[in-house]
Amino acid sequence: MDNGQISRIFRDMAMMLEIKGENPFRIRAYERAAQNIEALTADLGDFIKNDTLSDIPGIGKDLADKIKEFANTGKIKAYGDLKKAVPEGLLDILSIPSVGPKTAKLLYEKLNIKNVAGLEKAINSGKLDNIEGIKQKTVENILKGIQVVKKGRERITLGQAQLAADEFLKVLGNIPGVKKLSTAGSLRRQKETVRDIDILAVSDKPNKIMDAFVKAALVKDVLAHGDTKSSVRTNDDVQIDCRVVPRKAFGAALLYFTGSKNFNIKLRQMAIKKGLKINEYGVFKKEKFLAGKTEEDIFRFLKMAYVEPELREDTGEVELALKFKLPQLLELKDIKGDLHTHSTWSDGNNSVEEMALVAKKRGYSYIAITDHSQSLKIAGGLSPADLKKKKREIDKLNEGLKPFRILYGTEVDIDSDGKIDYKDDILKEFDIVVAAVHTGFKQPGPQLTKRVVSACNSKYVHIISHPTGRLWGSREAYDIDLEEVCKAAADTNTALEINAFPMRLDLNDMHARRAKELGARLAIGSDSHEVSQLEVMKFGVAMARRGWLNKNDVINTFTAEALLKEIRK
Ligand code: DGT
Ligand code: CA
Repeated sequence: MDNGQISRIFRDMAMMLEIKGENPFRIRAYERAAQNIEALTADLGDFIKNDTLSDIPGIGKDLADKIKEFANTGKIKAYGDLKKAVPEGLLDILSIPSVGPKTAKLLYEKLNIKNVAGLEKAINSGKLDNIEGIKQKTVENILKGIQVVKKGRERITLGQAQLAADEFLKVLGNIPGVKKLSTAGSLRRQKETVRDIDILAVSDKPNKIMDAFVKAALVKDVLAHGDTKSSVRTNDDVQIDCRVVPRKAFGAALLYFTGSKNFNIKLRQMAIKKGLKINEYGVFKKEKFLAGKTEEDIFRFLKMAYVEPELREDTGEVELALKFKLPQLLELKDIKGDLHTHSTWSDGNNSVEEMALVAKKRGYSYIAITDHSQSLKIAGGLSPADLKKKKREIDKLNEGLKPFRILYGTEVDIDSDGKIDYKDDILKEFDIVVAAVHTGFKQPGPQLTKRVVSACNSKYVHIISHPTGRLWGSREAYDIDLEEVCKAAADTNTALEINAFPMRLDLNDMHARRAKELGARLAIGSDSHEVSQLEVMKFGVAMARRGWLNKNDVINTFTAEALLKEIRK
């Protein structure tokens, strides 16, 4: 059974229910189920066989029945009924920020607009200008939203790219004759988004690799199938190029195809000054091959330090490498704990204990469980009474988990006036307070900035979470003055988060680098809502590395004791 198919159906059902204006909790139930199924590592068919569907968080009897119905009949009747009631194309339109269910319905009924392309055309030809119920400002926002969605389709998130690439690396790694295998391009540089995935290999039998590559399970279309280079498109519409290169040039090819283009150009110019030529086949003096087998060989030959892929953007790294003065970048193994996670106390899928045990297994020495605060009802925000119970649960669990530690935390809402969603006497009880904007994204910049700065000024706020609010492919960053926020964070000893969740990566690389320059400290949080998501920490670390951060810039490299001391205001 295809888990992806079921999760897509549930997601579509959530959206159709939304267009129909159904109960938000019911909509949320479908969304959660879709999310949880996506996160599964086992096939849904196995759950049916073992009669364990109800073990999946968020799957009650009703949804379990629907999954079984699909397994037995290939259909879900309720889905079919909804599709009759709600035109399918409207779902696409609903993915545009600033188009709500009401507008989508209106556009369809009045103008017969069925998809995003149709909507863009209608706007550009002025058809939306005089429609009752749609303001001119909304039309402008929709057009901007269409661009965000289009951009989101052109480039996938680092998380999606890494997942697809890992799948292919696994397949290719098992082919006899493969000697070397690596990703290249923006994925190897761990850019926050990736246009296409590049894979390089060395093999005694290139044909075998090419055949296996184009036949991999994820492949939808084969775009090219050559002796040493092939291109495919995956089921998720991601393009992947795979090249087989000669062994003695693997390092040179890896360097070249990792890029970035600007880094390559800089390196080539530098080589020319030394009387050398560098390309994807090696380093040459006149026609004589000098180096190329490994990247390390090449950097050594050029008399410069090895430049980590994440730094290869020509933003000063070449100059420093020549002086052997590159920073010692943060590594995943330096991370001692996760500072932003959710449990079943709010909208997470796993209990505090389950989250803690997996964190411990990952080698962490602590995890902060930062559930939502009272105002965020849709995400199960905790009342003061709930907090007391949660605190007792954590204290008890901590007894048994020593020396591992669960930090009692919250992701507290910063309301539209900049007020924090709990009173100080509650806030001061927490080990970790992460504060975040979840509402009023469209406020004017100065107002948003003021809200976040005022949160920094709270004695009990330790971290500002996802400071720009950007959600790749669905929401642009809000209009906040990040310079001001960084300065306030630095002045008040408030850390700024690098939210590691692939759709967020917020702060991103450039922001993190700037935050450090302005004296702020960073905290990396996975924002996990389920144990398997703790894994995304690596993408946060990638942003930190791309932002030139070292171990001391990131507070969750400290021991729990040092951390709690350092964050105190
Ligand atoms: P992407 O795919 O847009 O996310 O970014 P990249 O960096 O993966 O770009 P891609 O796939 O077009 O090319 C992979 C690498 O190949 C790129 O990082 C550097 C190298 N490369 C591509 N075109 C050129 C070029 O015209 N000049 C030089 N020097 N290098 C290039
Ligand atoms: Ca690429």
